[in-house]
Amino acid sequence: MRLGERTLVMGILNLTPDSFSDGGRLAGAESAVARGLELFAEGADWVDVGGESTRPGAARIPAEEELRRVVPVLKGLRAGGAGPLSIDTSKAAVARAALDAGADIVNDVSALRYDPAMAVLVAERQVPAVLMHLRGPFEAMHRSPAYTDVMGEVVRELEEALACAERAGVARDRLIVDPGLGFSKAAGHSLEALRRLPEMAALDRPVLVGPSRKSFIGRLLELPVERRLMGTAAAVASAVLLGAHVVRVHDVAAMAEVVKVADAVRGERPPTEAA
Ligand code: PMM
Repeated sequence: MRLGERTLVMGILNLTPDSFSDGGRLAGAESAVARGLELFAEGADWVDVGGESTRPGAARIPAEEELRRVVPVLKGLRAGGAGPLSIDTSKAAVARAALDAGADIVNDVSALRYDPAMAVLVAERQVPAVLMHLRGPFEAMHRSPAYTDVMGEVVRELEEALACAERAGVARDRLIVDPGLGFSKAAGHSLEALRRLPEMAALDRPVLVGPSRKSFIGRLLELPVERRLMGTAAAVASAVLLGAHVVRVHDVAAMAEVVKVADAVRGERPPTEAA
């Protein structure tokens, strides 16, 4: 995958009954596969399939349950001619089965830290992986810790995660970094992380940003999750202009338009070979 020439749109396919933004609207694997293929038709360059909710207060689910949700859908998407697919998980057992079922990329909100076997797996399979910033264990990922310099600390901690992955044998040039908007960050921290996105360039890796429908937008607009489309559009356009290589979004058709215009405003950018 070539990253950089234009911003890629990563469509979200949440297979969680309690997902805060797709909440139970997908019944059964067949309709999930249809929705995933529709995301590509709407302009997704890549679809992110997730079986475990990371919403505030969500409990961890066993790997078996996560696998039951994602494996049939990944197989169906692969058989149905889908483009690139990532598996959004922090469990190595889930990532392994997902890669066997047709996923191409690992998207781990814990930056390969929750499960020590994850970095080994990514190294073995030589697949690209997204390393997202958060702090603390799963149960505490939505607490907002004290930062004195939020983006300085995010960049430093992502650099540590990159180094740790490299020590496990992962090639650095397969890794994508993500500031983790809404994770271990109060609304003001997420806004500041977005504003200071250009500082992520210090990591010399492609940058993925996930602002879609998040609570920092809800806070600003005082709107519930189903009314955050315009706020998401503003955040996505900002992310593109501030240097994002990939944006992770629910509303693919609308955000593909936003990205196209923002890309045209930003102008040419040299490609980064990645993955
Ligand atoms: N956000 C969520 C889940 N996975 N992965 C990455 N890389 N970046 C994100 O910002 C991110 C993620 C939570 O959002 P959702 O529940 O609406 O998918």
